[in-house]
Amino acid sequence: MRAAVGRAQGRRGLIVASFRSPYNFRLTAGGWVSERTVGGLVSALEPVLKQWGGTWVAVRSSEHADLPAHLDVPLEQPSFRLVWVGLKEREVSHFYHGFSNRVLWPLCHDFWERCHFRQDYWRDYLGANARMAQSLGKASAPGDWIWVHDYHLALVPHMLRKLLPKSRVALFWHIPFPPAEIFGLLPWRRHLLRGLLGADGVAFHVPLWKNHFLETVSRYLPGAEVDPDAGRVLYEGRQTWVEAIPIGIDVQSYQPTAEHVRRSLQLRRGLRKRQVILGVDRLDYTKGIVQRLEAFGRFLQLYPEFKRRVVFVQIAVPSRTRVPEYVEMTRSIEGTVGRINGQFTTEDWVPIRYIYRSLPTSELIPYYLVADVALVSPLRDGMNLVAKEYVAANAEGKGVLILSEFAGAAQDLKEALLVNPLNVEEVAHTLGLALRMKLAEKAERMARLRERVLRRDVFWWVEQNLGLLSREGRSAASAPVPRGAADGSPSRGA
Ligand code: GDG
Repeated sequence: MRAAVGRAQGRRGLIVASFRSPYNFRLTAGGWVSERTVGGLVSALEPVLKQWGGTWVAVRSSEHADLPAHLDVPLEQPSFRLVWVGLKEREVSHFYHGFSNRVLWPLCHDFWERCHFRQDYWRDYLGANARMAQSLGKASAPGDWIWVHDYHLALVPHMLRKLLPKSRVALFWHIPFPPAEIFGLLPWRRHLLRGLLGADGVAFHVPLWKNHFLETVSRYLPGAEVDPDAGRVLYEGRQTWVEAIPIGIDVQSYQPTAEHVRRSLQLRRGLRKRQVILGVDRLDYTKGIVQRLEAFGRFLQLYPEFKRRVVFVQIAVPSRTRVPEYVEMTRSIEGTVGRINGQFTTEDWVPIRYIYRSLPTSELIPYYLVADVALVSPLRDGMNLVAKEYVAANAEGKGVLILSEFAGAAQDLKEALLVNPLNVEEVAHTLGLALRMKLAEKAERMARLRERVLRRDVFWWVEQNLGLLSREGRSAASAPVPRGAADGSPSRGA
């Protein structure tokens, strides 16, 4: 596909659609500034749009009501266009906080008992998807490729079929797709499946999620013909390719600079040269933060020789703070941190440092450098980019990655120490193993992990996804052209 993009004649545009805007905007004394929002989808796609150019259509949040309906972003060095879709407060509440975050999110992470199957949530989910489809219709020109992202916008591909019958549409599903018997609990399951199958290509991170989807379609969507070997569904006279394409990261931006190294040395001095275990997450019940803290407490009991010699740094970025389940989870994490620190703290040592805010990426990378162990232990995760970022930053090969076997990343990163995050004893012992691991073994494991993370980066992921749109009968010569490729310059810097 990279070659196909390079060969392409004429410039075609890429239009990305997601719920979340890639930037927040803040008014400072010097004028408006743009700051990248925190989350896996934006971390992956923003560098691509910056390099390729194109248009990103996203929902406008109420704080940005004073900004124009479209902007060239980032404001400091514009490289692509951001188009807002305006929704009323109630619509956002039902569509986003409600149907997306209290129905689809828990359902797809196998927390079905947390689902609130409310008709008013569904009505506004339908409405918001329709508005997004209309805005995409307006923002796109014939020949553009439309790439829809995530579970918030599952109905958009089918809606676009009606509005733009000739458009090419791909959808990437960033979270797990649950087993058929769990997805089947959704009262609107048929609408969702039909919505997704409006796309020419639907992709998931790993084969497990793809297979769950295909099985769900064959079980619950009458009239659909599923060919699991080919990864293809025929439905209502159209075909959809279904693929597993693991997301990668923008490797370049996690390569440590001299400033990152300087800052990491400063951090290490502040931590009195103790060994460091690191957790980094959006604060979410799927990330297993409470269970991870419990495992660290158990580790201190099982390995008392590590007391005062190790610090656990947990960075938790506030997320979905208007959803009651998240408020409750925040309290539960704070309670667990307090209990474990209360039990073990001494005059000159506090075992857990809990940072409840978002750090700029320039501050996050020094933490990746200083961490002897990254403990990435979600209960379920579509992929988990933190695991890949830690590996990318670890050029010296001195760190150890402990990874939940329930993260999509575990399918890719087999040289990590894999754990069941619910097995507190196992995680505690694995911490002991990681902190005692010999440098040679660490370096060997890390070298293998790095090889995979560096090869399958985010640009590889984009090309594979857009490649779905040029399969069988689709002309590769019509692929969107990265900035500069049409005039013969290379498609990417790396
Ligand atoms: C969804 C899926 C899938 C975290 N703290 C800070 C910060 N972060 C960044 C990390 C990383 C991103 O947020 C989190 O990405 P994840 O992949 O871990 O998780 P989700 O947000 O749940 O993402 C997930 C992903 O989509 C992509 O498809 O992997 O499975 O759930 O990039 O670095 N960034 C900054 N400061 C922080 O304090 N700047």
